[in-house]
Amino acid sequence: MTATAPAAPAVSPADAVERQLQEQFDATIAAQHRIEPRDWMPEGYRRTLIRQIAQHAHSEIIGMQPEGDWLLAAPSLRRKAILLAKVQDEAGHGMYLYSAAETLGADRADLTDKLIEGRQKYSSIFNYPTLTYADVGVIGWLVDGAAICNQVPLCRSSYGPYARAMIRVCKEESFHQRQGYELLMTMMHGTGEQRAMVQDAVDRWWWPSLMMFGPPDTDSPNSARSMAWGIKRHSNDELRQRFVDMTVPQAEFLGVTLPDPDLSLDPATGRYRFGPIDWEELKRVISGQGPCNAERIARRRAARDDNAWVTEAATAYAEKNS
Ligand code: BYC
Repeated sequence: MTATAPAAPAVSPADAVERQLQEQFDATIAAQHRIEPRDWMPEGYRRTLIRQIAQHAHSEIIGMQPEGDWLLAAPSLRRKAILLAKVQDEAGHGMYLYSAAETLGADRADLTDKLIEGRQKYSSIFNYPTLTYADVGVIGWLVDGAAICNQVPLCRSSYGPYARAMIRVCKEESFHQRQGYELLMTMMHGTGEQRAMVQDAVDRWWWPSLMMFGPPDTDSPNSARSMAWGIKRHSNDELRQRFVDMTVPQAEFLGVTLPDPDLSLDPATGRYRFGPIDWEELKRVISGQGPCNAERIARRRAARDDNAWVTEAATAYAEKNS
């Protein structure tokens, strides 16, 4: 009896095509080229992008609320004009990002429903209250500063529409950060009461700003996959460190104290060491138990419901004219 080699498993034509498409996709990512909407992409890549882009879009839209609360109480016409422009920019960022998600097959109304029903997230940072006008300055300086650190690398994200949206977003975020710093500088040159307001706002926003970068790398389920796909270019901890290194000298120049007794320059690396972050607080806020989560979502729900007639009218008009 002669032994025969086992037959190689047959590869169906559909599997062969899928394998070829996967190889093309892998080669595009490896060459640091862009994936465009018309290109084949693995389902996990598409889902991950929709998850992150939707989270980002929701953050921009919900992020209009804490600062928007001060539009009617801005201390001067100039400050009001600046704040109005900034809040409108955030709306624009949300729109670019929802459009980018649409290129992946997501439906904008469905994404909004998922946000309101708590099935998609938005940045933890927007669940804290803005108690004084100094908070507007600190949001510009710290929150937009953190956003820039996080988002500049996203301009090189592997998905074309997301990367291109980020270029414009980052230019506008840069203006937002400067207006915040300029506002704080003005207040720091003002009265003792104004300086105390700035310090109080810094004390409240510092740690939540560090949490914006997400959980530590050891506890970030999505990072490794997203980095392999070139969606994220740096890990959460790398970007958080970059933000701290950039911000500490700015705080010194401003004349405020960052609320961290462990903050110190490591002479060996030239980087700042900082104290432990309260990850339980981040988990609480992400899971809906931050100080303003219920209020933020209630307001978003009311905006969707109260303005539904506008969408209906615009849709009817578009259908009539198509
Ligand atoms: N808050 O595996 P991880 C702005 C979630 S708006 C809430 O590390 P990933 C501005 C995360 O989504 C700036 N959730 O995830 C607007 C994931 O949950 P799911 C907003 C957070 O995606 C107005 C889970 O925790 N920026 O600048 O690899 C006025 C595990 O995390 C947070 C962006 O959205 C958080 N802080 O990394 C002023 C930037 N952190 O989705 C300013 C784009 C983590 O699995 N997004 N989670 O259910 C990103 O870069 C990444 O999505 C993150 C998280 C770094 C945030």
